[in-house]
Amino acid sequence: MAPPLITHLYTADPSAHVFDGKLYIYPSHDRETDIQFNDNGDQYDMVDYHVFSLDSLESYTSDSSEPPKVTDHGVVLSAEQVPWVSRQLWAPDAARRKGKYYLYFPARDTDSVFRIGVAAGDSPVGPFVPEPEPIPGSFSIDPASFVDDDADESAYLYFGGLWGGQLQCYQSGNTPEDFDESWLGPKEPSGPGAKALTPKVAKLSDDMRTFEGPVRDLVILAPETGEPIEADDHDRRFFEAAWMHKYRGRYYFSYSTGDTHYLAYATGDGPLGPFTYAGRLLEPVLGWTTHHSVVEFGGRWWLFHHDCELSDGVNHLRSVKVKEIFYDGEGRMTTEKPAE
Ligand code: FUB
Repeated sequence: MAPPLITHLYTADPSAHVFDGKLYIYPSHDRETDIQFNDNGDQYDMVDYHVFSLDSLESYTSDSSEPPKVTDHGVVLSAEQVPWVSRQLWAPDAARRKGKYYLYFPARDTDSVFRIGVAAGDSPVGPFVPEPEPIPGSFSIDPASFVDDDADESAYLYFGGLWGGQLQCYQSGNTPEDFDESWLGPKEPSGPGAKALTPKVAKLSDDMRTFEGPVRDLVILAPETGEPIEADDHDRRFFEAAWMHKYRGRYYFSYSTGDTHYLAYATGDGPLGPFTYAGRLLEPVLGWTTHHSVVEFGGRWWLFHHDCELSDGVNHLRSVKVKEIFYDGEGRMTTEKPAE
């Protein structure tokens, strides 16, 4: 059984990035709460973020019983610093562009609607200074940033999450004004012919603080039909936990299937899609949620994810883990080491 990387706190939703040869983890910081578990996720009642780093995974394998040494850089942003936030600091991500660092985070605003905020700093470990308002045009949860390797360092923000993440409240359009409160709660479209709701993507502006252009649907196609995945296909439809990475020029969009508890991925030729479903990255682990990142570090590829083994299965008390990822000759991903 893989060891948790961090044991003095509960941590989840790990977004891992390599900056200047060091790996940084930007996770949610889970905490104990008396709030009863419900399918709206109210028990995920987090109030701050820590940043962690590690120097090397060179001697680490998925069979290692000892975790690598991880450094906790302390609290880098808390809810009380952000005027628009009322509660629930959920899964964050970070980006570096043109020498500056950005922390993206979802939270409920004072009307209890999820929006996405951004905070900026000069170091990967903060401190991060938040903008006083959410990113204009943002909604729902689970921001994942991606800075491409083109000359412009084009940057994108992927986001969205069903049920408690409120993505299903935006079926008539991709703006905060399209919010339909009648869809609040653990709901989503279903039935014959209904298409799955898509994750969202927006290009980030040069200063990384606003969207440049509209929020778009990130379409995921079923390989056998070439049509968008259906709403009732819960083994493959997007639920939450967007992540983008690039491998040998191909774009990989990975995500959680939510109530079926898989981490799945789809591939495409560009950052805006369309993407075609390609398989699973991780089978269900202990705990309801699953959320991850994929990163190259030290010449190998890694899947950071979480489970609830450290808390003996308490769904909202999760711990970050890491597994090695392998690609086959056709670019398919697996966490099983191929036979040599
Ligand atoms: O951590 C709170 C929420 O749980 C995240 O935003 C989701 O992705 C799920 O992991």
